Amino acid sequence: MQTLGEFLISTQQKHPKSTGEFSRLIHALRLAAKVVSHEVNKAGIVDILGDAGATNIQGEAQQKLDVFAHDLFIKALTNRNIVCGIASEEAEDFIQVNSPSERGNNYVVLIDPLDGSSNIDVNVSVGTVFSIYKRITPLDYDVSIEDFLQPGTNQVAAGYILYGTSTMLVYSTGDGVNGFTLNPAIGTFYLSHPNIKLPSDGHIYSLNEANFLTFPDAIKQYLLDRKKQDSQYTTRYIGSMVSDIHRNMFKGGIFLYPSNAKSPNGKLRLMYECNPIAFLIEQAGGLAISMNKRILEISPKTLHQRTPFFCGNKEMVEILLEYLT
Ligand code: AHM
Ligand code: MG
Repeated sequence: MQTLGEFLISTQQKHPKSTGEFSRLIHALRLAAKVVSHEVNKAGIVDILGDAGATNIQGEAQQKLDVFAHDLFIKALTNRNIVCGIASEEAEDFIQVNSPSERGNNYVVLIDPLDGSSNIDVNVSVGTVFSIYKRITPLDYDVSIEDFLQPGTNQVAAGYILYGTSTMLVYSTGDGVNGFTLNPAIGTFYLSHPNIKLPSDGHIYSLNEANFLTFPDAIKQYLLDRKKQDSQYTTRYIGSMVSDIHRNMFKGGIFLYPSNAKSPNGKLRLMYECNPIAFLIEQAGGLAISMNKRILEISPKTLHQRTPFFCGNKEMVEILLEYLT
């Protein structure tokens, strides 16, 4: 089986003008993924579970592993002269990576270092989500907010790392989706799931239905109609987005996080949760929308903005769209 390193070399060779900058960026994410995976697997036997005693910009309690993963991804990306800026769910402002040599780098990364972290204490799978863009500002200048607030269609690459029964890195550069599984004994990712495509049909719907009463009417009606066809649909919801999306990628299904009374704009963040997942889902043959607009076409206004989010098999999302339009 091909390793991730070999895969990167072979894809780089297809682009003779490539400088290797992008490959170095994936190498850095791969390294951080291995360390986080190791740490997540130790949770329970070392003092890394529970609250860090602080809240992030969105007022959510930070878990110790949230803080650990954030610091680690930032270090991995800043110590190697590969990016010019980073934005993270755990930091209010973007981070300028500013040494004279780094100001000449092309890429900015937006990242949710540890998504689903409220699940950590009970040994449920969590993930990292990342999105990569080319800067808009000229090389050798400070990066600015415009470099980050680009629509998802501009993503150069996006992916997630799932810390599950095994650790997987799944990413796309816009040329299909490939999945790599970590062999923890030797610390190597192998190409285990080449060219992932969503199955043509799906029967799973995944959402937090406890919020049903305050969903928009169209979503309520959509769900009620799904229940009428009770032999066809089944619910699966882990509450850890990467895990829910990963399962639906292989089994077929639709993931829904609508607006509700607690979260009037939905809960999930556009820039480092919805956009990267939408990029992958589309690359795997599916659709990703926010009410009746394609997620990837939203013009972002702020780093941490939220959006209703629906994605999955094309046919399933198209049925939902009939209710939304
Ligand atoms: P987080 O970024 O604070 O971890 O929250 C995101 C998580 C997603 O993984 C998941 O889909 C969602 O929150 C679950 O929310 P809820 O508990 O409202 O169902
Ligand atoms: Mg998150």
